[in-house]
Amino acid sequence: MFARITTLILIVYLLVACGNTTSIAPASTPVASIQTLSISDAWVRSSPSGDNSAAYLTITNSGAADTLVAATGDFAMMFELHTVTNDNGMMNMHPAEGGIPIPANGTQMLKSGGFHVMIMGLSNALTKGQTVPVTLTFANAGSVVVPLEVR
Ligand SMILES: [Cu+2]
Repeated sequence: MFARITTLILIVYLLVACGNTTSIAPASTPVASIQTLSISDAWVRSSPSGDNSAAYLTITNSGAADTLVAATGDFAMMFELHTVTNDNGMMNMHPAEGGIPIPANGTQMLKSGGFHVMIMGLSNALTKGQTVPVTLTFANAGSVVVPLEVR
């Protein structure tokens, strides 16, 4: 009887332990890095061929401030760094003048409703599960190829 209860407690403990392990696993493993910058959670929205899309990612910086100045790729006609402004309740996209700032010892997130990589005129459909490369160029750190997961 005692042994059975102990076994039961052990099983419950293991289940709880497994649950904890899943929840504390890092949400964002870097997919690319250059100098003090590491890039994680990099993805692009699935879209049909010829359409536009947008890419999002997180840049973590363990050094001095930098600026993301360009994004390029070969799977679309045009890549632009965009920002979103709220003009009297209208959300408008504009090219990010001067690039996207990366704070010193900080994080910059490119996300829906904010900074993003605008991708215009896809040469092929972007299908969920696929991975496509984009090259990011930083003013100080230089260029790095980042794999984007199509979601
Ligand atoms: Cu845009």
